[in-house]
Amino acid sequence: MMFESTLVEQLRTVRRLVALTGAGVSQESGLRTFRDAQTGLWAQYKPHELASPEAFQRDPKLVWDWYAWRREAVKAVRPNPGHYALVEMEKRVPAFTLITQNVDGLHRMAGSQNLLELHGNIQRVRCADCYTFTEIWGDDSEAVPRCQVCGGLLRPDVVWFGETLPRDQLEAAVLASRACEVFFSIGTSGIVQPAASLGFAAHNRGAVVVEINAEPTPLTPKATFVMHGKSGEILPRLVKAVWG
Ligand code: BV8
Ligand code: ZN
Repeated sequence: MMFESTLVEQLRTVRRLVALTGAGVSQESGLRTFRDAQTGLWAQYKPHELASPEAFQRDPKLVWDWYAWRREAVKAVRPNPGHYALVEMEKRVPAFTLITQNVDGLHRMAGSQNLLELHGNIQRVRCADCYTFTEIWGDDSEAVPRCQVCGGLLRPDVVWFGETLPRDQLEAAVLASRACEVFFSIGTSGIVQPAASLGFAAHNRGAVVVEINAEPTPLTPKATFVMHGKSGEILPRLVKAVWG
């Protein structure tokens, strides 16, 4: 895959770059995307139905077990060359901000530093009532583990549909997107708000938008450079083409 020389030139001189990632960047690590049908016991559920306070209210054990299943799935995989290429980009771009919708923690595992986990992280667990975080919880097959401080139910530290994003992370993401010269959108369908509006905010401020995704998205018409394919193959090649 040859890269347009103007993109390579642009990246050699860029000072402020933002990359937004979604489930597609972890697909080559073996994790299912939100669009991919779920398997086994979970095949009958749509992810956004389980990822909601209503679902946790209705059946906390079902939601707790879903996240326990996903934690095990994440433990069984490793970052892929797409994650590592973003770590390399961070080393070469003065102001690099990585914004992810993924809760799998693979960017952090790959070594990304300036990372905003907009939707939380599945490895973190906190009390649904008093917000106390805990590293240890008994995986009792019958009930959802409870908070040692207030007895409330424990839940994953992720943002569920209908819940607001962590203010500091969101503000930092919006500021970086508005100030960047180049905005990469990688492995995301660009449906879930407010994350899906960041690329448009960058474009409206004159940033060059680069889309790397297996299929077109609502952001594609705004993108100056579009590469439809696998991020784990395209990103390492791009880093090599730009920084050798
Ligand atoms: C909120 C954590 C205040 C949990 C997640 C405005 C208009 C309409 C609706 C709304 C709106 N504002 C708010 C809403 C409601 C809602 C929303 O956006 N709904 C959508 C469905 C329309 N947003 C919210 O509720 C947000 N909260 O706004 O609070 C509020 C509340 C109510 C009303 C107003 C305001 C909270 C959103 C966060 C929810 N939590 N995750 C968990 O993970 O369990 S979202 C979750 O789904 C992910 O984090 C991610 O954000 C999203 C999945 O999207 P992607 O990551 O893009 O994955 P997807 O599978 O869709 O696509 C993968 C792409 O990769 C595909 O295009 C594929 O082609 C590509 N691909 C695949 N393989 C590869 C590849 N590309 C490259 N290489 C490959 N190898
Ligand atoms: Zn508590």
